[in-house]
Amino acid sequence: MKLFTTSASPNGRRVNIAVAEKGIEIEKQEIDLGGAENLSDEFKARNPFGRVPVLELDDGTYLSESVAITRYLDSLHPNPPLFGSNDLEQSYIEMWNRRVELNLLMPVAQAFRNLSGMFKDREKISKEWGLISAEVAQSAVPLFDDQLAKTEFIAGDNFSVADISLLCTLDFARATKQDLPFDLPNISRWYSLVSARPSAKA
Ligand SMILES: N[C@@H](CCC(=O)N[C@@H](CS)C(=O)NCC(=O)O)C(=O)O
Repeated sequence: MKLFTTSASPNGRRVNIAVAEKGIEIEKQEIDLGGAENLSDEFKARNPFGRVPVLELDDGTYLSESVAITRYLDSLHPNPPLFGSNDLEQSYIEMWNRRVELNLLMPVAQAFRNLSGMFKDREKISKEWGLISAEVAQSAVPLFDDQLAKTEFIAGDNFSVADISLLCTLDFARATKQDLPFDLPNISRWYSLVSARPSAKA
């Protein structure tokens, strides 16, 4: 297997953390997003959408989408389980992972893309959309804080893929100087807990 990724990107990091949680080694090739390496014909043969990460399997199959890649790694290496251990846990984790992705990761990514202009060479950008996205992200954070008042991790008693998504989103928002309420009490408690895991260094 070979992972084509940009480790500094939030989606690249999501898979890197999952790999670290599993304690496995996967050959990696870093892709230069700033230099548009992901838009080359060679890269688009791996993922026609031109996004990282992409996992190449030994039979030549390409898997993209960070959660799909993580799910595949989880099926090969079930411990520790990142997608739950029974039907209800699996659905609950999926629910929270989707909530993180749709209500926080996407708005944070859209705020970054539309306000920084980093990808203006490859897509239309709108400052207004960036500002709206920033507001959507800000208003979503307290809902995650409320959930973390009730549970140790975002989707229950165990660390899961939903925690990986939330951690990578918040760290990316912080690194790109987005004005989110990072210091809410339950988020702060959870952030210290998950950031202390060795995998968070990935
Ligand atoms: N839903 C995809 C999103 C992948 C994605 O947007 N990757 C970003 C990096 S975080 C990317 O490749 N951006 C390059 C570009 O837009 O040109 C996933 O979960 O993997």
